[in-house]
Amino acid sequence: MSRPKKALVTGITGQDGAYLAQFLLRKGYEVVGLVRRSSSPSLERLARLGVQNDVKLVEGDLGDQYSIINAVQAEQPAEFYNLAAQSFVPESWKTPVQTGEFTGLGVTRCLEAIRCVNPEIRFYQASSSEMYGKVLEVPQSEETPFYPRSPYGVAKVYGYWITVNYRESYGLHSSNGILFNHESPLRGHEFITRKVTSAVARIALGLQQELRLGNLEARRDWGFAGDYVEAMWLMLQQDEPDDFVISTNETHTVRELVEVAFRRVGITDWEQHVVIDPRFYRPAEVDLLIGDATKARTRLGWSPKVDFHGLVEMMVDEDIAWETERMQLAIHSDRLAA
Ligand code: NAP
Ligand code: G4F
Repeated sequence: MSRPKKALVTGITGQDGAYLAQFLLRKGYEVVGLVRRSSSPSLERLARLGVQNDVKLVEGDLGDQYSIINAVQAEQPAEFYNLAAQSFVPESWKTPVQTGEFTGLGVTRCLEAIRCVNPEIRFYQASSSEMYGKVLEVPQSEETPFYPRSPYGVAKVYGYWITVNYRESYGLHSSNGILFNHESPLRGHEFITRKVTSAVARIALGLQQELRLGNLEARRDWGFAGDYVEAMWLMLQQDEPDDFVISTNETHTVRELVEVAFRRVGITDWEQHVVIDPRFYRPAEVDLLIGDATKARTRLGWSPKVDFHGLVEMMVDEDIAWETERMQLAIHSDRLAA
């Protein structure tokens, strides 16, 4: 019997890492996650998908070259998915150097580890639609030039080109997925979709009164993370490495997102709950993103299954269930204490 394929995943504790781990395990892979040292690593997302005990964790940090080489040397994976990054755009203005270090240079460290240990290992880089920034074309495809608008976007452009460069310089099977925004019930609470859906759930349950937001007119192409991890895997199954846009080909404003989320809980006068707060405006905004994923559809056979409304409703429903469970636990422990 042949051994299962092994994949090394950086960023396994994040949203995409959890969905990718679940996806690869279902395909029969051995999954190894690279996690940075912490006094209490957060395995909450892996636990919510029920795969916490099915992945092996090894210590490593995108800031440390030797730790990545050691992980690759010890594990000898067939595939390497680099999902780790400082991924929150506003944070990148506060920590531009650290963002460049992890989100940008970290990619070179992964590629160097592969080049030194085993150039046959296939590599996926988590590139981003933030690279299009002040968009030079609508919709954005693999041919659209980049114009990043944040230190995060600039770091991702570096990561994109170093992935192309190692492919061209050393013949590595290294591919970029240019992923547009993708969300899920596991999304971090600081990102707009989860911030909105968790606040809507709390407002519906009487736990919160207001929701403070920034720019309601920004447009994004929002898909479901569970759909997008399949595209990552498909890219590494191709004979030749390449770069692919992954998107839904639809765009919606933040305002629409807010409306759909409140409507799900029966609130139509949502303006009563929303306060515009200048703290959430950005020094430079990405006004409009909409992807053209024709190449992924025709060459990878990939297409998204969950649409915008389905995504927002799924997230609101899970946040209602989550908050209800937390309330019941609090009541239960109050009773025990009484
Ligand atoms: P996320 O939830 O923020 O997860 C980021 C992951 O990176 C976490 O596991 C984090 O670990 C890890 N990490 C950060 N710095 C690290 C370091 N120095 N060494 C090792 N690990 C480190 O992000 P996501 O939404 O899953 O996104 C995954 C990747 O796709 C990121 O590269 C992101 O930039 C990119 N991307 C995301 C989207 C999107 O819409 N979600 C779109 C395009 C591209 P800790 O748990 O230790 O913090
Ligand atoms: O949810 P966001 O913070 O995501 P953003 O900046 O588009 O970045 C995400 O998607 C990228 C792909 O394009 C990834 F590469 C990146 O790692 C990350 O996952 O903000 C979306 C939009 C912005 O235009 C922002 O100005 O929502 C607007 N917004 C309005 N009020 C807000 C808020 N964003 C946040 N986070 N919080 C607000 O209160």
